[in-house]
Amino acid sequence: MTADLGAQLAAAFDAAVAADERVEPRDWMPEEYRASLVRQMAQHAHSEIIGMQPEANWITRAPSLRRKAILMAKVQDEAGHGLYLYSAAETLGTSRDELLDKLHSGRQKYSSIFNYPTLTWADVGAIGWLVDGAAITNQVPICRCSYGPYARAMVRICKEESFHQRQGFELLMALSQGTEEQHAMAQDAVNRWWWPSLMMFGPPDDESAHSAQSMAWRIKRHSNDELRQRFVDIAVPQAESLGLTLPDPDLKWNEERGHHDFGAIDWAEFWDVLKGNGPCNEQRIGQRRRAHEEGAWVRDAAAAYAQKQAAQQQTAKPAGQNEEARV
Ligand code: BYC
Repeated sequence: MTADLGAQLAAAFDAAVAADERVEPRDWMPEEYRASLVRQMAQHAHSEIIGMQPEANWITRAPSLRRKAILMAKVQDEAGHGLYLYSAAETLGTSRDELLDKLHSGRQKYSSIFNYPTLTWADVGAIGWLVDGAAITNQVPICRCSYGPYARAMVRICKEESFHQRQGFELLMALSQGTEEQHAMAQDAVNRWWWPSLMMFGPPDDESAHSAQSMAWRIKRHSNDELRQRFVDIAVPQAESLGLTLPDPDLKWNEERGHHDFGAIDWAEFWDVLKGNGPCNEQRIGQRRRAHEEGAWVRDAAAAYAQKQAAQQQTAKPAGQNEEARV
């Protein structure tokens, strides 16, 4: 490609993004844009499938058949989200195998939130309310992401996430209004999940390596701190309706800003979890690797079946000829 043509393509790309046009897989795009999308989408997909583990931990111990059925459906939805996102990432020329390999070898991340344990049944409610609530706040703007396949995948994901959020809220409401012990269990779960949920939005803006460029490319529409603030403002009245408190003595409405002020986040803990030192990092990635290895026979069988089908189609006569033969 000549330098002139390269400059023209880059200018056309910038103009399309600025005009809020969607970038599609066959369109020209800067290699850095492609790489940053693969990075974010892969991390997102990995989070969905690793995120199945803490909740799946409670499927066998759900307190009723109704709760068990709901939880199984939710965990299956998360697997589905992973599949949409891996498929969307494939449109950028990177295979699912390659991405999984990077997850398993620690070269790609997944969300920090899933490195915390689910200690009681109430944690299932806290994940639904807070973790899925934070996810929706972060992900609704991605429905307007400049990259078409990612934006379209997010539409369905967000619909399902908002259902998940409501089931978590309803579960916590039942516990909060239950016995004293159940109320205490709900409060304890919220106490443990609140701060890690705020960390899900990523580092503060002045430490966010990718935000400025991702916002210029309209992959991200809002900064990490903007979305975190939005989430806090949504969660506070919801906690009141639940009859639960949020574990932050500095949380209060700021009339002047028109937002809630909140206490300092422990960023040392966040970076430590990202380095692999969270309470469950080893368990999560170990379980993921094991599941992948144990599923090898399923992938082999599916590949053998696909090969057999392709070979049969090649040797079969075209449909028209078969019709004539029968006549
Ligand atoms: N955890 O420059 P920054 C779900 C990394 S799934 C781990 O601000 P960016 C759900 C970041 O990747 C939830 N790593 O990055 C599933 C970067 O490292 P690299 C997942 C984090 O991309 C099942 C470095 O820190 N949601 O909700 O501009 C059940 C600097 O950060 C985290 C998504 O993935 C973190 N929390 O912004 C229930 C949404 N935060 O890549 C629920 C899509 C930051 O240079 N992703 N890092 O090695 C995004 O919106 C953005 O990627 C982020 C980070 C806001 C997460």
